[in-house]
Amino acid sequence: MTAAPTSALVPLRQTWPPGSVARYRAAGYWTGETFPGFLRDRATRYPDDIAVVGGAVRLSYAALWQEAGRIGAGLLARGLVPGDRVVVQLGNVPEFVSVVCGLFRAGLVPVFALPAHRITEVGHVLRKAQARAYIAAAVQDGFDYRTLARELQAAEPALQHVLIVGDAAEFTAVAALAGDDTGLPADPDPQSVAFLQLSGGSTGLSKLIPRTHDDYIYSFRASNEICGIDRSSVYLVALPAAHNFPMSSPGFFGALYAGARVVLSPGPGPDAAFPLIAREGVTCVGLVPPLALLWAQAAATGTHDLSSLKVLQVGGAKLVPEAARRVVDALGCTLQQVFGMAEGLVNYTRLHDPLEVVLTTQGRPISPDDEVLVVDDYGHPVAAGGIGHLLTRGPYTIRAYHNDPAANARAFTEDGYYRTGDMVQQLPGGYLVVQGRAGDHINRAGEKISAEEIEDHLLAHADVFDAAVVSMPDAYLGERSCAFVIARDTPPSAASLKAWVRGRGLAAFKVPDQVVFVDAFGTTAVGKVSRRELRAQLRARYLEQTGEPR
Ligand code: AMP
Ligand code: DBH
Repeated sequence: MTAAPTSALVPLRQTWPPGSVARYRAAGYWTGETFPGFLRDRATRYPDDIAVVGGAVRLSYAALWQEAGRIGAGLLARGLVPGDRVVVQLGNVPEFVSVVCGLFRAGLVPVFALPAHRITEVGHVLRKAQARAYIAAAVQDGFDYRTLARELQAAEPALQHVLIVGDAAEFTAVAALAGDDTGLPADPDPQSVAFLQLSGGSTGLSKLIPRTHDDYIYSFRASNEICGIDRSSVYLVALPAAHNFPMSSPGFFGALYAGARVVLSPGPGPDAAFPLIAREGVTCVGLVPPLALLWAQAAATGTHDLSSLKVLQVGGAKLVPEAARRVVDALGCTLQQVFGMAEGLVNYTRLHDPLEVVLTTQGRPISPDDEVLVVDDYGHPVAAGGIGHLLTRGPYTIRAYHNDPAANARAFTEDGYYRTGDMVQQLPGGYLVVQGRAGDHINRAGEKISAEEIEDHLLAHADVFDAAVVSMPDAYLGERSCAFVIARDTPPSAASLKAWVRGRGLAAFKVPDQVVFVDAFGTTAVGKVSRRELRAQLRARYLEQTGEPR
C-alpha cells in the first residue's frame, strides 16, 4: 500500500498572536521544552528511578526512554513518517505511557480515544485526524479491540497500520516493534502540535484539540507546583489515562516531568485502587465526584492503609458542598477541587485554602495570565459576583480546534476567547463556582454526552418520530441522560431503543439512562421553539410532574 501524500493532510497548527507568544515566553510559561526533550533529560538524570508501574511491570526512567525509542523507531521502520497521526486507544496499562512517549520520540502525533469508544467515535476521530495507524489493546474489560480494528480497516481505507498490545492476531504486536533509535528525528519545534486531545463534544461528535509542547508542558509544570508534586510523589492514574484530567492536571505527565512515580490502576474503584495505594505509597490521585463518594464510603469500612495519600483531587463534574464535606471527613487528606477542560483552562483550589473555599468553589486558574470573562447572553460582562458565561484565553488554552471551521466559528470569539459553555460565578480572588452550563451536553459523572449526537441516533430508528435528550439530576451520577421520545404508530420498548443506540457502535456511557415516551413535545410558546428551549421545557415539566429535586 502506498502512503497517502503528506500534502493531503490538513496541517496541524495552534497559533497565538505574536504579542501573546512574546508575553508567554517572557513570563517564563513557555520554556521551549518538548516531550522528547524532557523525557530524555529525566532518563539521564534519574535513570534508575521507577517512572511507571502497571500490572507486573515496573519501568525505570531509563527503561521508559529505551522502550519509547524501540517503539518509535519500530513504527518508522514499518513505514510511518514523522507528522503522521496515530489513534491511541489504550487503557491504564504501562504501554499507554511507553507508546505515547514512543510516538513523541518518532515525531508521530498521538490522537487519543477513550477505551469506552466504539466504531462510531473511533472512526470519526480517525477520519478527522486523517490517521494512518491505530494502536489498541487486544482485549480489555471484556471488549476485543481487534474486532474493532477489523471494522475500522474495512471502513477506513486510509488506515494502514494496526498495532496491538498483547495478542496481536493478524496485526503487528507492539512488543515486536524494532528499529534503530539513532535514526529518530531531532526534537520538534516546541510550538508545534504534540498531540490531539478530545473534547467532550457539546454538539455532535468530539472535536480534536491540538495541544503544543510549550502550552501543555506549561500547564502540567505549573500544576505540579499547585498540587505539590515533586520527585518524591507517587501519582495514581485511576480514571482512564486518556482523559485530560489524569493526563495533565497534574496527571501522569506532570508526575513524569517531576521525576516522580506513576502508578496505573486498572480500574477506578476502591477494589483496584486501594491495594495499589497501600503498596506503592500513592500520594495524589484525581477522581470524578461519584467515585470520590464511593472511595469515601469504602475508606470508612476498609482495611487498606491509605495514609500515604496527601491530596485527593475531584473534578470533571461539579462536586457539591455536602459531597465535598463527606469526602473530607472520610479520607482525612487534603481535598482539591479541579475544574478543567481539554481545551485548556484548569482551575484548582489551593492546598492551603480555607476549608470553606475548598468545599464551595471549583478553584481559580493556574496562571496569572489566564484571562477570564464572565458575560451575559449578549457578551457583556456581568456585574461582579453575577452568574454568566465563562470565556477564557491564555497561555495553555487553544485558539482553534483542528480541521473544523464551523465549530471554531461557534466556540471562539473574534478576539480569541474560548467559549467554555459553562455558567459560572466569579468570587473575589478569582475563584469560580460552576453554576451549570449553557450548552446541551449531559455531564454524566464527568463523561460528556452531546444531546444532539444521541438524538441523531434515536431519529435513525424507524419507529421514532422525534426525540429530545436532556440531562436529569441524579443522586449518584450527578446527571443522567433522559431521552424523550415521540413514537410513530408502533412504539418500541425503552429497552429496545437503548439496545438500538448501543447497536450503533457507541460508547456505552452514551446510551440513554432513561427513556420517556410522550405524545407530543407540547410547548407553551407559540411558533418555533429552539431545540435548546424544547429540551429545557421537557426537563422542567418532567421534574415538576415527578417531584424530583432539581
Ligand atoms: P471537556 O471540554 O470535554 O474537556 O470537558 C470540560 C467540561 O467539564 C467543562 O467545561 C465543565 O463543563 C466540566 N467540568 C470539568 N470539571 C468540572 C468541575 N470541577 N465542576 C463542574 N464542571 C466541571
Ligand atoms: O473534565 C475535564 O475535561 C477536566 C477536568 C479536570 C480536565 O480536562 C482537566 C481537569 O484538565
